[in-house]
Amino acid sequence: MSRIASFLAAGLAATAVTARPTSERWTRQTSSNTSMIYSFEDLPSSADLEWTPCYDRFDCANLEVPLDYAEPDIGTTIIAFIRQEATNGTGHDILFNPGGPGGSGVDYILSGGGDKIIELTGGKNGVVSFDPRGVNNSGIALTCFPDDPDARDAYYSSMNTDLPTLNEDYYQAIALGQWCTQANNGTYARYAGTSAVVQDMMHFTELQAALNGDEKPEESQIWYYGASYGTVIGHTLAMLYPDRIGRIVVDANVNSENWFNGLVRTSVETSDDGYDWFFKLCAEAGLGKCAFAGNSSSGDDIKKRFDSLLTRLEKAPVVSNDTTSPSGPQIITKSRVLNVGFGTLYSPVSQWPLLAAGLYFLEKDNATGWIEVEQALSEPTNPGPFNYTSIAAQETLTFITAVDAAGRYPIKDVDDFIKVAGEIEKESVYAGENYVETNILINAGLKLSPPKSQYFSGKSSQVKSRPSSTHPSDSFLCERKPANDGQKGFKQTNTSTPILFINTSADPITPLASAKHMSTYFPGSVVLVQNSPGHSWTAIGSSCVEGHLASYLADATLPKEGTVCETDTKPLVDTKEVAKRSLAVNGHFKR
Ligand SMILES: *[C@@H]1O[C@H](CO)[C@@H](O)[C@H](O)[C@H]1NC(C)=O
Ligand SMILES: *[C@@H]1O[C@H](CO)[C@@H](O)[C@H](O)[C@H]1NC(C)=O
Ligand SMILES: *[C@@H]1O[C@H](CO)[C@@H](O)[C@H](O)[C@H]1NC(C)=O
Ligand SMILES: *[C@@H]1O[C@H](CO)[C@@H](O)[C@H](O)[C@H]1NC(C)=O
Ligand SMILES: *[C@@H]1O[C@H](CO)[C@@H](O)[C@H](O)[C@H]1NC(C)=O
Ligand SMILES: *[C@@H]1O[C@H](CO)[C@@H](O)[C@H](O)[C@H]1NC(C)=O
Ligand SMILES: *[C@@H]1O[C@H](CO)[C@@H](O)[C@H](O)[C@H]1NC(C)=O
Ligand SMILES: *[C@@H]1O[C@H](CO)[C@@H](O)[C@H](O)[C@H]1NC(C)=O
Ligand SMILES: *[C@@H]1O[C@H](CO)[C@@H](O)[C@H](O)[C@H]1NC(C)=O
Ligand SMILES: CC(=O)N[C@H]1CO[C@H](CO)[C@@H](O)[C@@H]1O
Repeated sequence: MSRIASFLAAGLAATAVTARPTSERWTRQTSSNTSMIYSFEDLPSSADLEWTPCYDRFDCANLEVPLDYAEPDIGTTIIAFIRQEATNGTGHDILFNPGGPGGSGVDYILSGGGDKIIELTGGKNGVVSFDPRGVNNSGIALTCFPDDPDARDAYYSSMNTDLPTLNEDYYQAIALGQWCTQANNGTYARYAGTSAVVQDMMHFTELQAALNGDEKPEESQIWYYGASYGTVIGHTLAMLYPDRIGRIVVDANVNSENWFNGLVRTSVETSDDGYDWFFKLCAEAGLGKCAFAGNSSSGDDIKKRFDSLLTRLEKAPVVSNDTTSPSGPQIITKSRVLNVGFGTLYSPVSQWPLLAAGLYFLEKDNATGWIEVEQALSEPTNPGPFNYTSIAAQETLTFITAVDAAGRYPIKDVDDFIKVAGEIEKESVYAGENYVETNILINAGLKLSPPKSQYFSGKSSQVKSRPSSTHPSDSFLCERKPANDGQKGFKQTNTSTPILFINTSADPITPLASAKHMSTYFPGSVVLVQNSPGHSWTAIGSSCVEGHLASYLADATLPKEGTVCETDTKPLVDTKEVAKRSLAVNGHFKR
């Protein structure tokens, strides 16, 4: 079971997710040293917003927030914020989330992600990002093995093989989910849902407004930019605080309505379109730039060769018998190729030249060449989406998904799972199986419910706090559903500033239709399309999208509905540097 869920994240390369402290409450070391700091561990925490210069060119803050704003006595946790100042003005700061769930906003800014956003605004706006609850530098441990990281590692490494049947996949997931539910009886995991994150963002916005000397911080507006899972935050924010919206940009949209009902079935509906782009551009690029072009002159022809390669691998995988290889004997199977292929759809510019080289090797039965390509694809110099292979990242993703689902996970039994799996595999020939084996089961059997004040089922009015029990353990299970659970659908919501949606036309994991669907809930919002593959428009980039984005941020001007932007360059065809390094010419993989 290669249970590596696909991260709903977009953006720059990130380093490995390191294990977080597993203790539930910890306080930051307090110190009076306010000189430049280089670690959130060295930063005092405070219920007031206090910025400290950090990492040479940023400001950092450890903000202490209530676990439950409606029940402050339950305790507090710490949210790590980081700010990059505007270079040429004093416009409103833009809050940013890079996706996941589990992506580190701190890491995004430290890796230079803020520069691009600030540049888009002509230097007028600064950027603030943060590690949401449960992520990297922020509090709330999200793990199925609280206080026992060794057991955690032992479990996941024992699970690192493919299970032979869907039935076994299902029951293994249920076993983990049930274990995990018990293990989290009494932990704070249930306070880490998306609507709690939205409340933290609003709380931060008010504190910052007060710091800026605003007369009425409680009426201050929020500016937000979210990508991928960050769009779930954006949609929720717009539903919960419609009168407080200064700007919202949501890029690579999740169908949040399905998200909050526990299962997004349509995620891979445009993945095969991504492959079609690969075939077409490979033919256009030709053998000089796309190693898999062979002497094919059309995308259709390349697709045929790809399909017959898969058919061949299904019957007999390519076997590595190179005894000098450090990875030992290995077989390259159809599903292994499709798993790798799926990952490359997120970041075509840097990854497609390598995919092409790998396919070239497999056509020649060269397993060693393919394995080298796999290794190259996982190097930080060939950035894909976030490194989602770490256990910590997987656990974070699982918990946040489960808390948002709040027991509404719709798959009831193994037969139901097999039926849904069949539907998804029909929707995407190339990515369906991967999505079924990884994402569909991540929160199966894991029943966690947020506290009432963080319960979100799509209500457009602000979440009302209600009295809840004093012991977190009493109501962590979903069987005790708050009374408003009947409210499933999202509601039409007028936001104080209309929302800008952006989507590529062939996104592997957040199809355009999701953007269009979510847009229907927000009158006046517009979906801007970038005609390209890739996860998020930034995967390839387009000065057309940049222009519309800059106008929107400047004065809330939206593009006309139906606007389609072309990219400035094409993957493979225009990817010079990477292609040069990765091309398999004369049977040699050059690096
Ligand atoms: C977590 O944040 C630190 C900075 O505090 C950063 O260096 C690191 O890359 C981040 N880790 C992840 C997995 O994002
Ligand atoms: C303050 O922090 C800096 C950077 O971490 C360190 O070099 C310096 O020694 C610290 N000073 C004191 C008084 O702790
Ligand atoms: C800074 O802002 C001014 C005034 O809006 C503008 O003319 C100038 O081009 C900006 N400079 C940069 C480097 O963006
Ligand atoms: C959770 O733990 C408490 C004791 O801390 C126990 O009374 C309760 O039965 C447990 N709930 C479940 C569902 O295991
Ligand atoms: C080129 O295509 C022809 C069939 O059209 C095939 O016979 C030949 O083997 C191909 N050559 C290469 C190098 O792929
Ligand atoms: C290794 O595999 C190649 C290609 O599949 C094959 O030609 C060769 O005979 C194999 N070598 C051994 C020692 O089995
Ligand atoms: C397979 O690919 C590797 C890596 O590029 C190369 O060194 C090797 O010569 C190739 N093997 C064959 C049999 O072509
Ligand atoms: C991704 O994370 C895994 C597990 O932590 C690690 O072994 C691997 O080196 C990481 N890859 C990159 C590119 O950082
Ligand atoms: C949204 O605003 C429009 C125009 O002002 C109004 O007609 C409509 O009823 C509003 N919808 C909601 C759900 O408030
Ligand atoms: C689902 C959907 O709306 N797809 C559209 C995506 O954008 C392209 C144009 O780039 C349209 O042709 C598709 O219909």
